[in-house]
Amino acid sequence: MNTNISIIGVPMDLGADRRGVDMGPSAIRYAGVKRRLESIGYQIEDIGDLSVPTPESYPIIHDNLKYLDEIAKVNEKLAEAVDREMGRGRFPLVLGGDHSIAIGTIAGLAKHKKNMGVIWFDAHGDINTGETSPSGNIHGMSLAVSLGIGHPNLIHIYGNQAKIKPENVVIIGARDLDPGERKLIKQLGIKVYTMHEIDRLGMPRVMEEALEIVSRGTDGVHLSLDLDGLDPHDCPGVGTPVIGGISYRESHLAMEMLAEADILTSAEFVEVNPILDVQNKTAKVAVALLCSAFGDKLL
Ligand code: B3U
Ligand code: MN
Ligand code: MN
Repeated sequence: MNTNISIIGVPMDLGADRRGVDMGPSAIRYAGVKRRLESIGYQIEDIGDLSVPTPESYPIIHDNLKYLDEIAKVNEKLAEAVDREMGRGRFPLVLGGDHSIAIGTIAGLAKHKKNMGVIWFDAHGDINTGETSPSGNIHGMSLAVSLGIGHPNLIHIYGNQAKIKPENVVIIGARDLDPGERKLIKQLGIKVYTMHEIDRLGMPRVMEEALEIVSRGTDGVHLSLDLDGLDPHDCPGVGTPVIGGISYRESHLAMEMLAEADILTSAEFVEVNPILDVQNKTAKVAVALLCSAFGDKLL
């Protein structure tokens, strides 16, 4: 694993309905991300937060693609930052912010990785378009956009249309998929481990299969981890909690298996909402999971 990590904060909350995820990067920093990763041997450079406009200052122009222009601009800047850190030979660790920031993270990574594997850990598919979204929130569209499907102003951010390929993507933890998302997932043949598969197969088998898919012929693996993939009991501080999620222990095992595979080349941790949290619990879970993903051992 690359031991030089660059932290990039993106206090974005334009992609979700509830305010609060803009404080996610501060909450994760406050939970000790830098200190904890340093203690297990990493060299951390925190490049700070990108500037993100406040929703109160801008009108909603498109009801089915809320804050389209503002989100596109921030993601363009994020892609630049990720590209730059990759170019410096560093591991980009992006802290959100709502999940719309995956658009910029993945666009920046795509400049360096032409056949990247992606683990999308989430209660949701985030594979809506302006046409299928029930909410118009762009955080529910970021995977579709990265696959080259969606509004032109989003799919053209920082380069060609499709930044990743459906056969290199696995979704883990899904339990709230909209009708249009189910259709697109089937059409593209994306491998989804819903809570049903996690219950039936167990997390060890799910991760073995998932790791095989994302590493087969790929030139890197990105982890896009939405904290709402975990059960709200363990992570109450998320924008869109969905009951029946991945447990604290299952998620740690998933991260430990990922560390053992030694394939990770970038990561983002998103949707921490301190307003809805209890004593920063969700940010602490985020940091603990990060440490496991970076190879921290129990013994
Ligand atoms: N699928 C719904 C809800 C949602 C997606 N992502 C989150 N919530 N966090 C939508 O609005 O697209
Ligand atoms: Mn998400
Ligand atoms: Mn989600």
